[in-house]
Amino acid sequence: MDDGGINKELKQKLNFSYCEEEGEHEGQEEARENSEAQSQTPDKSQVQETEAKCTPPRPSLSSTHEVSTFQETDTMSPNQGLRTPVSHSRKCPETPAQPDSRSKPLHCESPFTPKRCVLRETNMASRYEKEFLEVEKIGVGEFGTVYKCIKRLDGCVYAIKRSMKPFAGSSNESLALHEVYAHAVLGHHPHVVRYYSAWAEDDHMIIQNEYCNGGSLQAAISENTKSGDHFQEPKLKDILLQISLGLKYIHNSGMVHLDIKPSNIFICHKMQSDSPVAPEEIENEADWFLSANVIYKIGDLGHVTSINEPKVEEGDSRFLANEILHEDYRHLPKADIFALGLTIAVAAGAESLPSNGAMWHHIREGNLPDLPQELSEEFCILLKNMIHPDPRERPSAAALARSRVLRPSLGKAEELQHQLNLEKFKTATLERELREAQQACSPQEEHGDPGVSGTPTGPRSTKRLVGGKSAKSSSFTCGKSSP
Ligand code: 809
Repeated sequence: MDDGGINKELKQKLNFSYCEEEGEHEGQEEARENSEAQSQTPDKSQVQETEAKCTPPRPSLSSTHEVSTFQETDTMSPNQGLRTPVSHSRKCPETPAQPDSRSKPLHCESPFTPKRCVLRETNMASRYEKEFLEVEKIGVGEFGTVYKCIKRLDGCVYAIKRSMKPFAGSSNESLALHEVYAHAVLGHHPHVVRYYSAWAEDDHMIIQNEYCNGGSLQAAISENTKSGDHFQEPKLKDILLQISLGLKYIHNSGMVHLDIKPSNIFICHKMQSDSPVAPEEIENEADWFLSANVIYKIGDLGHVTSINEPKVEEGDSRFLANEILHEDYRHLPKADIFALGLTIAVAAGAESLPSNGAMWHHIREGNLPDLPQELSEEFCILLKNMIHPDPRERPSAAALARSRVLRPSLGKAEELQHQLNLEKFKTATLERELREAQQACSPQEEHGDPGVSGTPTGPRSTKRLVGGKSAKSSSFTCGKSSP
């Protein structure tokens, strides 16, 4: 969606930054500083010279406040996203000819003094600033602020959340760590937003995740609402199936999400540049997504907890199952199923869900909210089951993932497999009966006599029993049938 090619300005920024990152040392800062102060690009020889002076980067100091020189707060077009790593030249050939004059230090008459000054400040820049180029703000909420960023080193785009660090020892502190622990425990799955790194700096917690280029499902629903549209049944089933696969993975890992809702589902559009995957390359369920053009992923693991030793932090009350409100945590995975059922109802065009009140209870009695479209009966039943008042009656994520309603082709394949197995069984039975009959009419074999040495006895007797067609099967030999 917004992952077009990298534009020149961004390339320049990245490459420029790369020099900086590769050598967080005085020489390079001097080169950068020169360019900033004097609007003069360090020529190639300058850059090479500073590279030659490379020293290992100093560890970032944690208690820093940003120095304007390194703040990249310009609002940039969302089209500047990248997907594949940009190849960097160590010589930084694309160092901008006209460096950004907005970040010019104030007093730069002497080329020396200000350099020292900026150097000190630069070394105090946060890891976030040093390692990432902030492209744009993509979300603000109680959870913190999320930015689309490019990592200078690999040129890839990430979603980075910066939130205020909770006070040490507070209950919020352990909750803040939930998210990181959850990602660490969960590992990778195509339908769970991938986590890359997390750290604390100043008074912020930072988490670096996979960037999903299609925005959130909530954003897509809002777009639909604006145009009086809603997702149609095939798309709804696709979303439900993909998120069920993600939930199945989370639940099988002994965890529950507890905040499933449209704004925590993220969309990845396949890029044109992504190499197509031939169907024969897809060997199992986990790989099917390789052929999909749109991938839905579960994100925001801030409420994730363990099924067996839950520390429950209630999610959004609009999607909250009744039993969770009543602190009944015996069937936690089914609370995710409940929330997913309502998520699909919202994607189908249900009016905004109530946070409390009579309608809230009406839905918890097993009634789907009104939908502006007619869904198939089987799909309606499935959705209704997902919000069943009794959590035990709701389907598990695994059951959804193999549901014939969501995967009709799986039903066809299963049916054909079943028929094939039946035919194989019939053939095996016939072969056994045939062998028994052949043995019965071949007294020599029956008594362990191999017959005339070197003369195959089988085909003769086989012919007598099953006729000419028998030659087609290697099993149709008398006595010693091949397996
Ligand atoms: O793409 C995202 N990955 C995230 O983890 C994430 C993402 C987004 C997006 C998609 C942009 O096309 C929009 N918002 C508001 C996001 C938030 C997150 C996110 C949520 C992060 Cl980075 C951490 C925790 C919760």
